[in-house]
Amino acid sequence: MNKSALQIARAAYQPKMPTALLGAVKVNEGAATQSVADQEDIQALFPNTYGQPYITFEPSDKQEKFEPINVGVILSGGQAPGGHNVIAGLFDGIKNIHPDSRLYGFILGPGGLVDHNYIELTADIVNEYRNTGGFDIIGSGRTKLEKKEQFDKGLVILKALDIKALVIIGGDDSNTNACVLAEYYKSIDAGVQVIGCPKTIDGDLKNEMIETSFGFDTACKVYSEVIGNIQRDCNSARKYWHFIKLMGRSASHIALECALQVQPNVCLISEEVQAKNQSLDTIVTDIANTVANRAAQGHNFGTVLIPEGLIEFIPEMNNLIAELNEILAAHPEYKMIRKSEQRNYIIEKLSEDNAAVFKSLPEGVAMQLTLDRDPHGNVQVSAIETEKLLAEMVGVKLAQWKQDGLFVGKFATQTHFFGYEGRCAAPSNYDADYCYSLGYTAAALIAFGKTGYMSSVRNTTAPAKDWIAGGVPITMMMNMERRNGEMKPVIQKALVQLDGAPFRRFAAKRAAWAISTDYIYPGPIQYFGPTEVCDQPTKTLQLEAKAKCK
Ligand code: FBP
Repeated sequence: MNKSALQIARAAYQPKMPTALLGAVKVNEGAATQSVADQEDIQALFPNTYGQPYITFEPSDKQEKFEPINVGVILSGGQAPGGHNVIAGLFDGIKNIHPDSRLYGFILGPGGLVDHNYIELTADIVNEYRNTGGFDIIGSGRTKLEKKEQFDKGLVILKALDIKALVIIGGDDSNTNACVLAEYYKSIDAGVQVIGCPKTIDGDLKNEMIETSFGFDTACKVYSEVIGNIQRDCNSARKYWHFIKLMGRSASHIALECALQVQPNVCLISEEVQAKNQSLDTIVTDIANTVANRAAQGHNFGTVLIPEGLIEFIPEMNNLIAELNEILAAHPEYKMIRKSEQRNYIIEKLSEDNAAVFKSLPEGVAMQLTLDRDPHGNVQVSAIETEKLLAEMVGVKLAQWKQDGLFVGKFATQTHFFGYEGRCAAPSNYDADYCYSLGYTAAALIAFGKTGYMSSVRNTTAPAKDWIAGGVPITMMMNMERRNGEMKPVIQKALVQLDGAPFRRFAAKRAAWAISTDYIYPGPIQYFGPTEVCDQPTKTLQLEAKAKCK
């Protein structure tokens, strides 16, 4: 494999680990747990895995003897920096359990398990991928593991390879599937444990026990670097407003973290838009006001950060999307209809109010709302060009204000979407360390016979030696939600909390950032150098940790 100088130097990096995992460990069990909501429904659906205790690993003076164990691993869903280190930590962890343990990787996501497509991950292969970005060691995919036939087909290959435990590295939906699979294998006494690992750049898989999902740190640092570069360009040429959409699905964690890192003129937070019941016109008017206020000072430039899921949080758009979801689920023939007739077909099926909203949107954006849902029933918000929609609508409003003598400046725009360029970056030191520990912890959960757990590493704003490793029962994070027209048990998405410390910090500063040019230019991720440059966790995590200590 050809390698860059950085890749070669980075391969030698030894991830830092919690002291508790370095030698012999014992399990410390907490009290029985409950799901976050809908307890009766979740308990009924998961009779074998519901209510298990939260656990932590602690150093032990007695080294337990373990048999060799064969383990399977799946990378599921969107790429996130650090996935290879989860696999490296898992590999080293099971080899530490017993040197004859073996690791098998299923190719291209959960589909690899069902289709019996796998490779053995040997030391030579794993070593090639340590501390690298991407999921290319085995590839990833979005096949939804939900049917008994899939579970049974998967079990055939697990039995053939004598695999006793499966680790699913994924986001909320994939970990929901991991939980369903754990429950099923336990119910039929299949002898296969299932463990999840919290992955997603979106940062929306978090709770009391899971501080952050891996990849969020690196992705936000990459986007902040590029936004910082744009801000410097913007402040040099002084002629453009940049509308920048940022990945993150429904949650605005990425946009909020980037705002804290770069101090833009505007950052929209979808959760606030929903809480304040803001219409599209209110949002557009607010941005236009900021543009006009800066123009009054002679500043015809600026930056606007837009979370990619915004559209779903604008009440009139959310109602429209909810009805579209039902219509698309009930009318699979829609896809067969000629493109030129699709718009009218949808308008005829929509209620009067929603049809009016649909018709008011630029045609391109309206049709983007009807694109295929992903296998989990989510709208593919990354395909909806909200940055263009807003730039266009703000332009129309300002043109009107100009005619009415209310705006005297210039308004020229550039639009950007940052998402894919951050998902496979070489993991920051934080993600490299965190991921390795998550993988190593998953191996410990397997050794102690756990199933239906998610690997958990906490206290990560402290030095790595003090991190707390353990496991959280996945049922604890679940509630019932409507998906594809049916009520389903799913892990509750963690959205931005408007009373949380990161949002409060942003809200306290944004009025000043809107009018002045207070940009910060974070620069690229540094892998070697002083700890204050290389090892800082996200602002989100730091502010949350500080608030916890108060
Ligand atoms: P996961 O939830 O699977 O981690 O995906 C994250 C994400 O990058 C989202 O931010 C984005 O909306 C989506 O994946 C894009 O999906 P795809 O890679 O299928 O285009």
